[in-house]
Amino acid sequence: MANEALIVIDVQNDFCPDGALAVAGGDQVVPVINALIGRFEHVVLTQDWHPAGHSSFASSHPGKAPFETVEMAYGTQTLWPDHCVQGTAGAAFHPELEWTSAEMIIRKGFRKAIDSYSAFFENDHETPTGLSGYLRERGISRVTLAGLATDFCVAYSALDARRQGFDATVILEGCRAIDLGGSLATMTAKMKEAGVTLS
Ligand code: VGL
Ligand code: ZN
Repeated sequence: MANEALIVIDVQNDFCPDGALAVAGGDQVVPVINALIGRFEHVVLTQDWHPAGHSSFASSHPGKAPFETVEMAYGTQTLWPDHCVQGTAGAAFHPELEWTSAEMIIRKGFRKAIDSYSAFFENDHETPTGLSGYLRERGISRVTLAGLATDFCVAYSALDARRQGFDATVILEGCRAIDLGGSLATMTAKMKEAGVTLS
């Protein structure tokens, strides 16, 4: 349908097995998403794209370990292993992802001082990536999301999609979660409350 877009979130090597921030079963989303890509007229991809020394990396905070948190000006930030560094193999899309028909690639997390889970806004929930305007100008009102990770970048993107007035469906079979401290249950509840269709 002309008014719908598939948004494929962060299907990158670093989120797949053997990657720097491997999500369990992350590579299993690839065949599911390839089938979805074949069914959508409009496909957008996101790519986590951090400069070396990014503030979301535990290695940038002396004494901090991955998966601990730190208080940033914009709120609490989870710290991660170094991942998806711009131009590295880990930041590339999974080699079997059939992404060539994608019309737009949104890169996010490229500002050193702020992380960006959502495809729409950085983690201050204010700085836009431009995706809302892009979709609106193209007459797209419904988005379907899949990718990595369910409870971080997929969930934040789906919540912001609703906040921006788009209908939003998450295809769970095409997602895998990090599940840190109950984050999967928390974010699933938030998505339901926001009117995201979980399918
Ligand atoms: C993601 C943690 C850090 C994600 C990205 O794609 O869900 N998670 N950067
Ligand atoms: Zn990241």
